[in-house]
Amino acid sequence: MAEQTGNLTFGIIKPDAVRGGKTGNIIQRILDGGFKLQGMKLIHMTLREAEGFYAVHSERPFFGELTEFMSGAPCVVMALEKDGAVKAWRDLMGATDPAKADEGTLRKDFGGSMGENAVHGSDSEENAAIEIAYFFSQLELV
Ligand code: FUP
Repeated sequence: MAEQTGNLTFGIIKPDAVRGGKTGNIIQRILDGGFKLQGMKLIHMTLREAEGFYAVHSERPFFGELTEFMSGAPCVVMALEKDGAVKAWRDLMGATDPAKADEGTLRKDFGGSMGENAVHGSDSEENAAIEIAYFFSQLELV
C-alpha cells in the first residue's frame, strides 16, 4: 500500500464525461500518463454528499449549480498514485476553464464549460488525503 500521501492524489471523472462516454478514454490517458490506480469506483452522489465534498465552495455563487451537477448522474472517483501526484494530475487535467486549458490536457479535450469540465483533482496533498478518505475505505485501496 502506498502510505506516502505525497505520491497520492484524488480524481473524479465528472458526470458530463461519464455521460458522454469518455470514461475509458480518460482512464487510458491517466495510465499513459504514468499513474497507477490505487482505488476506483463508479458512484452516484446524493446532493448532500456533493455538498459535503465541495463544502469549501459553499459561499460561492456557483455552489448550487455545481452540487446539483455533481449529484445529477454517476461519476468515477479515483485514488491516483505517482511521484508528485497532486501536481502531475493537475497538469494532466489542465485549467479549470476548458477554453483556457492547454493542448493535450483532459479538460481541453473533454471539458465543455467552466462548470462541466470533465475531471476534478485535489489542489494539495492535505486535501488529497481528505478527499480520498471521503470516498474510500481502507479496504477499497490496494
Ligand atoms: P479546480 O480546482 O480546477 O477544479 O477549480 P476550483 O476548485 O476553483 O473549482 C471547483 C469546481 O467549481 C470547478 F471544477 C467547476 C466549478 N466552478 C464553477 O462552476 N464556476 C467557477 O467560476 C469556478 C468553479
